[in-house]
Amino acid sequence: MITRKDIVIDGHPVLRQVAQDVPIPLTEEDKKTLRGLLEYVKNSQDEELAKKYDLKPGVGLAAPQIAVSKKMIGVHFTDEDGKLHSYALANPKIISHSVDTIFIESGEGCLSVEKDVKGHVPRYERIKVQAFDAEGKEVLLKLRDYAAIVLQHEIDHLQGILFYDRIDKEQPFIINE
Ligand code: UDB
Ligand code: ZN
Repeated sequence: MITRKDIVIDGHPVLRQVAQDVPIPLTEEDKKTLRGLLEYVKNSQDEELAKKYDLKPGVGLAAPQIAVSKKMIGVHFTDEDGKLHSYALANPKIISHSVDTIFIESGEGCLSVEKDVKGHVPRYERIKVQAFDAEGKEVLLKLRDYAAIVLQHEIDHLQGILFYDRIDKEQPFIINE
């Protein structure tokens, strides 16, 4: 079971590596890792389990954050319309996106970043993601708004990108054209 102590913190080189594609169908070991990522985010949102196992609550977790440099992510949250987004994805890829960008007004954080970096993190407002589930079945997702932001944040981890890389250094609160 993944707990807080398995999550690596900014400064660990694995967070800056480009993660490896996962062979499909997944090996038993990769399946275990993938299910573990989703299990972590789910459990972390259960107050009792989070307390019992010392889990920092989060909405998504990427394999590099547990020092596994492979393209896998777990995401679990309810969006602003009450729709549950619960995914365990291997090799997720943004296959198309809007021109329009958005950002979370209050900025982003990260389970792997302890410092508080303020500023707007521009993200595509709408994305289409192609991926595989734990069973090796192809998954196509059409996402917008907060769901699109979460997936882009997690997919960035697979490229070695952290949210603050996308903040404009001169004008952190710039509103893009
Ligand atoms: C998070 N949580 O889990 F707007 F219901 C963040 C942390 C770093 C603050 C724990 C979060 O954004 N929760 C949230 C935000 C809302 C509404 C709501 C819950 N992550 C996951 C992470 O670090 N993955 O690698 C960071 C988020 C920043 C933007 C998307 C993911
Ligand atoms: Zn993160």
